[in-house]
Amino acid sequence: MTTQISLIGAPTDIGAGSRGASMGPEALRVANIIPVLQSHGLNVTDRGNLSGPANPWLPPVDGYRHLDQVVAWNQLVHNAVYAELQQKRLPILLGGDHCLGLGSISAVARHCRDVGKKLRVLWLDAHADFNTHALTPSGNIHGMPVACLCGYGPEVLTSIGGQVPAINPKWVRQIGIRSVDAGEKRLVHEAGLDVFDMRFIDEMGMRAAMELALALVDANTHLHVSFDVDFLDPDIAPGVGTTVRGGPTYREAQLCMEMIADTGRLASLDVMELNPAFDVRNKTAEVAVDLIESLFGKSTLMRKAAA
Ligand code: 6HN
Ligand code: MN
Ligand code: MN
Ligand code: MN
Repeated sequence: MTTQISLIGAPTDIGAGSRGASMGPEALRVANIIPVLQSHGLNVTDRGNLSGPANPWLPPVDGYRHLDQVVAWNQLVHNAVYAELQQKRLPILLGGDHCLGLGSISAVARHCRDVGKKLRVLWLDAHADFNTHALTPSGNIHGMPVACLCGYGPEVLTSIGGQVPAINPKWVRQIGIRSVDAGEKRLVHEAGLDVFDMRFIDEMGMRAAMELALALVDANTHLHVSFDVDFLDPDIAPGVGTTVRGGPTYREAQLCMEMIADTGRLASLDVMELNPAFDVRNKTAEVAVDLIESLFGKSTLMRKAAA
């Protein structure tokens, strides 16, 4: 894993159903994301915030809310993430709402095509984010990025990375899912997404879920993690716009992050949907930074050295 990290802030809530995720990047900085990563010997450069269109807060048109602005923000994110990967750096996208996973992962997929790597996407979320304009109950595009990446969506969104579809559903593993809309559920099955939902985690445990989700990750795999903070149980992470009870506990989330770290293949990361307007004294940002620390190798003991 490269130790050269670039932080990219994307301060927008353009795809969300509530305002406030635009404050996410600063909340993560206030929660010390930079010094925490530096304390693990990582070289961190903060590229600052991207600057895109304001949120006009309009109702959906033809099943899409703010489509033009969502396209503009995703193009900015795509270009910024792709530029970091070309420089052999590890981009961390500080969201911003989850519609921007489209810009980020389309850039990662393009990079993988350039260098001949296999892509594995871990989508940590309460939601599948696999809606289309016909299926969506809300018109909010943060509920659609995985579908768009897999080619289900308007051409302005599906083609952002140059190739349609940007990714194959077989490359995706979703973890922590517990809220999927009725029509969305059918499409998830039709596309063949690999979903480790909360029922699976309840019955089999986080360890089994992660062993399966990380199976066949090898030296030629680019591992991308798209971390929607609403993945976490609202008890520990109230600072998101779309809480769903019954998510992973603090310990389950730590294990998830530690098992990803153990692969040594993490090559890009999104930290999305943090919404300080719903948070309590920035504690959700602090939990997110704590978990990101584990993703980059914090563990209680020197497990590898001891083994
Ligand atoms: N997120 N499935 C709901 C919708 O409106 O499409 C919620 C989506 C939430 C999206 O949290 O990134
Ligand atoms: Mn530390
Ligand atoms: Mn999401
Ligand atoms: Mn979510």
